[in-house]
Amino acid sequence: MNSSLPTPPDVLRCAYAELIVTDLVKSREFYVDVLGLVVTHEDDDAIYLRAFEEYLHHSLVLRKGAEAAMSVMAYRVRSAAELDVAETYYRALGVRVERVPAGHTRGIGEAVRIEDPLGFPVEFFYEAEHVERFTRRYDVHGAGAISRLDHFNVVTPDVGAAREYYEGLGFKVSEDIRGGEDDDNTVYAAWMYRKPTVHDVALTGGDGPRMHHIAFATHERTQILHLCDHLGALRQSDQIERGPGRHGVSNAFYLYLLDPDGHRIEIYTHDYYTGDPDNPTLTWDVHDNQRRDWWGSPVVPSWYSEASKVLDLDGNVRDLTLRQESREADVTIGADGFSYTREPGEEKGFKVGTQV
Ligand code: XXG
Ligand code: FE2
Repeated sequence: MNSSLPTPPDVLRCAYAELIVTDLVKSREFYVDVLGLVVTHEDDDAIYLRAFEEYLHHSLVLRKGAEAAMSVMAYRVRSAAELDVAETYYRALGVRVERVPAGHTRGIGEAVRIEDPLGFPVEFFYEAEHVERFTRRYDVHGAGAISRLDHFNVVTPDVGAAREYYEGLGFKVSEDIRGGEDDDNTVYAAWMYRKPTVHDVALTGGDGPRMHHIAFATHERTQILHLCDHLGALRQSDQIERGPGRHGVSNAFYLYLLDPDGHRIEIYTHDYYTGDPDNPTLTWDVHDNQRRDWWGSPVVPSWYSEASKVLDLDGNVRDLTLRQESREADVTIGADGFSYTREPGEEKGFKVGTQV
């Protein structure tokens, strides 16, 4: 961390994302009719959605455009005064910074937008329109009810550098995946948080900047299973990319879906509390077969290779920087014979990663 930098803004949590979609009607069928997200507002250009527990105007904006991409990932800061803090911090970092007026995105107050050092379009805001919280509106919760936005996952070439950048912004690492000493201690992925869960943002090693997925949380595993049944009944099982399953990292129950434009959406539940100041970091060996799926189910290759394009603040698609370090798919999928279920020499594998 660069100690000569000004204080970073006090980030509360990941708050909303904006996705560019090519067909609002098709996207609505997926996000509203299948996932059951609540429409706060819709017009010819965009649909503003929230989940049942959320009282801010939206946690997802679907905006119509010519090419599918992610145009904003927004973090909420603790107060309106933090916008000045954010502006000063990012000017000192030397990245592009813009102050956008209230209403620039419907329902959101004044904000600071940046192109972050990893190349992502990021917004910081505090003020936002409050709308009805549907927590107790069981009359409209379907069997697959989604509670809230949980995290972003971004693809970036140098996970070690990205982790340092986010640590500078006050995020902590809950878990990571690394290679051994024989692999230069390569960092393949890291999970980082501000709110007291496993993460607000996960960093996935690969060609970037790209958006890997946006994740929404349910209360129960049954809600995730229902979403699978629902897609099966619609004969849309090809929108299920990976899962359902239990993650090793995070311990969450999961499902990855692909929206009509190929944007990946994770449905996620049952991770754990991380809010104590000495919450340990858990490191997984990249060769542990249970790291990404606790039941040992293989990860489909598309999950490692595919991700959404991201835009700069002018709306242009960002160029990619290629990953230089080894790639997780190459060192784990059928490649090497080194991956294991129990650690070599262990009769029963009760050990999980390395806790520091
Ligand atoms: O949210 C997540 C993920 O980043 O989507 C992936 C938690 C864990 C995992 S992993 O595939 O590593 O188990
Ligand atoms: Fe995730």
